[in-house]
Amino acid sequence: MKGERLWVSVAALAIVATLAQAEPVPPMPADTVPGDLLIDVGSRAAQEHLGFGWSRGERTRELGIIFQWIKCLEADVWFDVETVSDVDLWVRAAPLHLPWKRQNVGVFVNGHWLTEWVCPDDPAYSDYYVRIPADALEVGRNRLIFRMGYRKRMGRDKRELALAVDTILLRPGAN
Ligand SMILES: [Ca+2]
Repeated sequence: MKGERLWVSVAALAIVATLAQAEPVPPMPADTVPGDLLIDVGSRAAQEHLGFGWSRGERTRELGIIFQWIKCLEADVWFDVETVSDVDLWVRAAPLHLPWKRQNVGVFVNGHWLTEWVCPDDPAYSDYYVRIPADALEVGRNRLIFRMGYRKRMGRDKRELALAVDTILLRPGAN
């Protein structure tokens, strides 16, 4: 009887733990495949994809990462698709870290809300993911928008900063 009750408690805890867990984020693939659009944010080649809201390209001293800050509360990324299909989107980014607040990032494509990412209590780079459904996309130009929870000035930097972005990967043909 006692054992049974214990088992029930363990099962209940497992269910609670499962519900509390966010859907696991598939890791950003290390290699690209044909059809991928890899935007190495911070590089010169990335600039044609970055619209409103971005600061200049920079490099971290410690890690050598080339990145750009989103300095406005909204930032645009432009990309083309030849055929409409579901597209997996990964973003490697680090928030302007505040110890008392989580940065949150609303993700929209062509005006469709996709998801909201909440950055962990950690200033390090993390991978964020969402699947863009085919019906949110159009053949030709598409506009991805990141909408920030906050931006802030830090130290001597006169800019207000929200999110440092290293890499954006779009992989069409997901099913
Ligand atoms: Ca980069």
